[in-house]
Amino acid sequence: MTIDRLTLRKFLLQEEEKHGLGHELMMLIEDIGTSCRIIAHQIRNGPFLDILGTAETENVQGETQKQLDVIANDIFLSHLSNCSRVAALVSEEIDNVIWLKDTPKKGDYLVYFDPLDGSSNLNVNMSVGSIFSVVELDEDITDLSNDVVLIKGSKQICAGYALYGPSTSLILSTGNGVNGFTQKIGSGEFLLTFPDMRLPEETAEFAINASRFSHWEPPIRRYVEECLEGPKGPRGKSFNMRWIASMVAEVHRILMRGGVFLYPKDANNASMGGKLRLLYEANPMGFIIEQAGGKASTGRSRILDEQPAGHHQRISVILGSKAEVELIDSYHLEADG
Ligand code: P6P
Repeated sequence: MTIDRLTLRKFLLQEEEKHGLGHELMMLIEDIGTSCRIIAHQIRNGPFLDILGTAETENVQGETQKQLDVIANDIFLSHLSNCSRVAALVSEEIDNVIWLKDTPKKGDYLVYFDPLDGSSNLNVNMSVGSIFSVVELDEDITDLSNDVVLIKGSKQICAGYALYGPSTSLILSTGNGVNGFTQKIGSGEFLLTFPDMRLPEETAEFAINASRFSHWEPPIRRYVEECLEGPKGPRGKSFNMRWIASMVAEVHRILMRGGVFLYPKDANNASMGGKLRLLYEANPMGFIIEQAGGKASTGRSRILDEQPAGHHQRISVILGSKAEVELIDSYHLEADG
């Protein structure tokens, strides 16, 4: 029996009726969807196009770029600038803010994105993803400085990600819950396959790069050690650990079956704030997780309440099933006294 599924367009039209998205945001979301479909095609044909290698260039993070990092970035840049309401773009791959308007107006959009997250997994055929976040300017802008784009995650009007896995998923929230779409092979359309996604409050699965044990603060060590003690330990149950080194894949697994993802700041280099970036990784993923009933914390504060200090700022990330994140937060509170 074939189920007549909603296309992304029909879903957005429904959301427009229910929540008044506005046509520009609908068009922007469709342009983001188009970008992700094109990137998915490039990735799946990567071995034949000889584009899985390094680009011999570095991004602003000092990381060697993959060819597909650059290709994905260009795809996003060319599609996101279609929408006349987009005033500026912030990309993980580009140092400065890209201003598309000389006189941005209140209500114009800022789009933050990581065009291809986890790209070190590309040449081993592991899942990677694209992450995006949209906020509105809250005033007319006269000074096109980088500081203008430093807007808190709690102001997001839309966020989501594409996961390039066994199938291509588009996970989206406009502040009214989370909905998941899957790209249909053949037509190429994104069809609604996971309506109203909610993640379980409890979990027995955590995701952390255990090789960084010596970099963890005591509350993180305490949490992981207690999980590893299993049924005889204070948690009273067995835990599972996963680490794919691709944030989008980790977050998607957590969204689908619960769990907690931890990339805490380095205890030996606290000033760096962590590895993951606030504006185009932690904020959009935190928005999705909160909209699905989970929690996103630095360990000491809500990620979405963080005031960005720079558009490539890094931050400690602990997100997922609410009860687990709250327990980890309580360990930080105890340790800080
Ligand atoms: P590590 C990918 O480089 C990334 O930014 C995230 O997608 C991922 O969760 C993390 O870094 C992996 O970091 O230290 O395990 O390589």
